[in-house]
Amino acid sequence: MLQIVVVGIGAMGCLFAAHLSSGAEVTMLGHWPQQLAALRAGLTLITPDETLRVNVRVTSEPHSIVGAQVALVLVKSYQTAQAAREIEAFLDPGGIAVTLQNGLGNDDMLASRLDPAQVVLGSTSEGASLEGEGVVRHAGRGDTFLQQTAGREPDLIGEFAQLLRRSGFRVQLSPDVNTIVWRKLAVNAAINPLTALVGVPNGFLLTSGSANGIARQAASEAAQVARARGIDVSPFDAQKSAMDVARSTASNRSSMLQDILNNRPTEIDAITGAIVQLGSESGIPTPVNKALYDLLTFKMSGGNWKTQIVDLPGNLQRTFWLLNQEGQDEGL
Ligand code: KPL
Repeated sequence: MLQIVVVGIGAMGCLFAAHLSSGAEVTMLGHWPQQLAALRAGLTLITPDETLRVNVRVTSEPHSIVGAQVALVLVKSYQTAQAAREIEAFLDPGGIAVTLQNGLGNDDMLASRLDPAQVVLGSTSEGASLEGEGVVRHAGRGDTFLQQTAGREPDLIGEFAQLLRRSGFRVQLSPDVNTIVWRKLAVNAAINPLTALVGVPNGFLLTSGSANGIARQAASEAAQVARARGIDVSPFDAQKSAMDVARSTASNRSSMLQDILNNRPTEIDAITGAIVQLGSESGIPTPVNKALYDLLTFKMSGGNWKTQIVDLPGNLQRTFWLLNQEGQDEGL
C-alpha cells in the first residue's frame, strides 16, 4: 500500500484524506489544535449520497512520520514554505510531493527545499467545505490534473493517479499542468478578492453590473499576463470560465471570503499579487488586479476599504463606488 501524507487539515485535506484512506496508508499532518483533536476521534465525510465516518492517522509532528512515498500538499499558499520544510523531514528519497493548491509559486517553493524532480505540479477543481471541526462536505465534483513527467522510474505519479481514480476522483495526467493552473488562477482572481472585499457570495458577480465588469477585467488581465509569458490562456475563455464558476457556485462563499470572515490570512499574494507582479515584469498593465490587491490588503489590515477608493486611478473610482453601492444590499 502507498504511504501518503496529506499535508493540510482544512477542507481539501480532509476531502482527499477521507477518500484515499480506503486504498492507502494515510497520515494527515497539520497544526490546528481543535481540528487535530476532532480528527483523532474520526473524520466525517458528507457527500450528496451518504455520510461516512473514516479513521485517519493524524499528527502535528513531521519527524514522527517514516516511509512516506507521497506528500499531498493542500495547505493554503501562505503556508507552503513551512510545509516544504516539514516535507523535507519525512519524504522518502524516491518520494514525490504533489501540490494541488491555489495560486502561483507553490511548486517553486517546494522545490527550494526538496529535489525539484520530486515536486509534481497539480490542479484540482474539487470543491469542499468544513461543516465543523472534523466534518467535511464534498461540495462539488471536479477534475484533478497531475503533471506527467516522462521517464520517471518507478512511475510513482502514475501509481498515485490510479489510486486517486480508485478512490473516486476524476484524474488526468497532463504534460502541461501549468496552463491549467493559470486558467484556474484567472477564475480565482476574478471571484475571490472581489467577494472577499464586499462580503458577498459568488453569485453577486452575476447580479451586480459593476462586480461583473471588475471580475471580467480581473480574469482578462490574468490571461494577458499568462499569454505574455507564453502560456495559452484566452482572455475570452478566462472571462467565460469565471462567469460559469460564479454561476455553478452562486450561493457559495469563496475561500478568500471565508478566510476574511474567520480572521485568517488569505491567498491574495499567490493569486492577485502574483498576477500584478508578473504583469509588471512582462510589461502588461493589471490595474484592476492592482486595485483589488490594494483594497483587500487594506481591509485585511483592519481598514475600511471604501476610504481607499479615492486613491484608485480615476477611471476605476466610479466602478468601485458603484461596487460599494451595489454591495450594500447584498453584504453578508
Ligand atoms: O476556488 C474557489 C475558491 O473559493 O477558492 C472558487 C472556484 C472561486 C469557488 O468559490
